[in-house]
Amino acid sequence: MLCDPKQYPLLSKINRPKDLRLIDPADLQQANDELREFLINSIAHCGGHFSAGLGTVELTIALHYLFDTPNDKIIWDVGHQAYPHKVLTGRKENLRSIRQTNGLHPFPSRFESEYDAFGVGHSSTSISAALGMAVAAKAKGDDRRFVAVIGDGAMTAGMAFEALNHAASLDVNLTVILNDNDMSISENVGGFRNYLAKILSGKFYSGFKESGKKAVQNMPKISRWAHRVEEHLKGMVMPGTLFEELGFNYIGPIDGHDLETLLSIIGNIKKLTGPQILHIVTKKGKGYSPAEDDPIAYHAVPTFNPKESKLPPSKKKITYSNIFGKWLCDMAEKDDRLMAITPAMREGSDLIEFSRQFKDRYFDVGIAEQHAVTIAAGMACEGAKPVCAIYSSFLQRGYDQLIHDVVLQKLDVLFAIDRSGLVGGDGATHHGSYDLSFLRCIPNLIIMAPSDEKECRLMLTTGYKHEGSAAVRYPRGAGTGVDAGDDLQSIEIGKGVVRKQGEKTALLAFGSLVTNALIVGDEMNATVVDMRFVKPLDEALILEICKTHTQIITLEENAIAGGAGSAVSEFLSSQNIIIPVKHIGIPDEFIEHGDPMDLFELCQLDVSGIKNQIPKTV
Ligand SMILES: Cc1ncc(C[n+]2csc(CCOP(=O)(O)OP(=O)(O)O)c2C)c(N)n1
Repeated sequence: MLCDPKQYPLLSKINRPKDLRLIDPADLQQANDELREFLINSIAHCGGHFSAGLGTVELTIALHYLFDTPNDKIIWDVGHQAYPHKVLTGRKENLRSIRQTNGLHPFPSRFESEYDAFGVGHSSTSISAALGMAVAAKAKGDDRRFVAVIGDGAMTAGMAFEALNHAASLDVNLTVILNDNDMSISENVGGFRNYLAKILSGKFYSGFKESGKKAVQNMPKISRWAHRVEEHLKGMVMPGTLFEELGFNYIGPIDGHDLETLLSIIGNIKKLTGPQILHIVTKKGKGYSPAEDDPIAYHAVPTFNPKESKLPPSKKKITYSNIFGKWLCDMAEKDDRLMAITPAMREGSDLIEFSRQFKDRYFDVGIAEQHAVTIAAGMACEGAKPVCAIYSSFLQRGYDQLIHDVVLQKLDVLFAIDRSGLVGGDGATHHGSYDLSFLRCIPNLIIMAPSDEKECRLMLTTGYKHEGSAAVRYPRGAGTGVDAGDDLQSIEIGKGVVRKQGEKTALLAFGSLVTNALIVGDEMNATVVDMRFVKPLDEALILEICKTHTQIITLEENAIAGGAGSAVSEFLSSQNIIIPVKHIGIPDEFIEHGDPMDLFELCQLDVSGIKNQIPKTV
């Protein structure tokens, strides 16, 4: 098996970076190539983030070879490119378990390894985190090194610029490595991307690439090195770069797949003090040509046969994202005021067709959730009808903007919130566990949770037609398989639907848990209500239910703390109604990555878990 590390002569000997440092420099290239081959075969075997890690193989070797990790710290941004780092830091035997239940974390995690300096998953945090570490280390009189590795996609976030801006005013030893592959998940966007492209399009970069080896071989010792860099690299590329203006010493661009060059230049940077930025140019999917040709498809992959040059066809189940994508096109056809916004998630949120058909009304704003929300607010001020498509966990980034810029001003924005609830392999950083809790405390916001695909379409239309702020939160993946239809009809705001009339126990279910509630309701002859709205609640229906039942069970795929069930209890308390109420939802702990079925079982949201939690009535 090519995903057994024992089959690789050098890689098999590397259990920790200190083993890598013992390798003869002349053999490093072979170790590098073995690492790449191992990654290709292993990830093909287990699935996971594929193309980004292939682009960072040389960089990972160079960093662990040159820096004294784990004393020196490498802070990976997002962390989807850190698989090679996991391999070199004692986890190669387990790589095939990544993202699976009880397997390796999908991203670096401080709980998994001392080499994972900072927990990630959400992007653009690396420079801030590395800066914080560098400042605290300096205060202790400690001269360890801190290296943030950030992609050009992650650099589009305001937070990365906030950190750069701050770093320049601090005299600390921070190295930022900008890993520029000209891609986010899809093509990178924006003025900064154009700026990087301009640097690379210059004759200087191609000239340097060719003469790079020679320049490095003859690289003088450190005393003259800074001068040479200025003359031969920095000066050659652009006299005054944006980074230089910000106060960084900018070095590059250099070929991030030329190991020898990387080793020489990073080795020299290590000896410099103050904020440094090294700009490396890499190729997403490097070394596996189908991924080089189509880095978007190979960003994250299912299991596949690496000998075949294509991925297996997807299982063709219609997902909630697909329902949204089609609805968006249908609505845009009818209403030319519609504008759609995505913070760099065109594929995940399924805006692919919309971006083709409605180019002028499609806005990929980069990894910039705060901006995604406020640009929607601005559009609404001018009478456009913005639809902001955003993952639940990434909306956490845009929370103040949602309150302050949108809802407080009663602006007409629809939030299409994907990946609400448990997402599976991406784990704790990506579960959409909190949106109901953090949204439902905002006055005036309409919040809907569909129980199936048809409901999702109805709710999107309802939210869109509502003249104010509204949110529809739907889960990852496929629903019940119900045909969503082609209509653009709405439902009455604030009205739930009794799906099954039973006795004694009433299951008030929100969104995805209606399906399991119906099964449980059948088995125990309980009433089942599809509440549809988390805000406004169907208060009249709840009052009615209280009169005719002896206990209420609320069900939601959201944290119990502050979620939809809490809303029901708050209402009952406001009415001085005393009735036994049990809340079923995600418990008050961070849920790790794993198979979605396992996670449902763990949280007791599967049918038997729900049954077990319902007190027996007399
Ligand atoms: C806050 C946040 N928004 C969106 C994402 C989803 N996401 C994961 S990787 C990625 C692209 C990152 O691009 P880049 O930093 O250039 O790395 P590359 O994949 O090109 O190596 C995006 C948008 C995320 N992880 N975090």
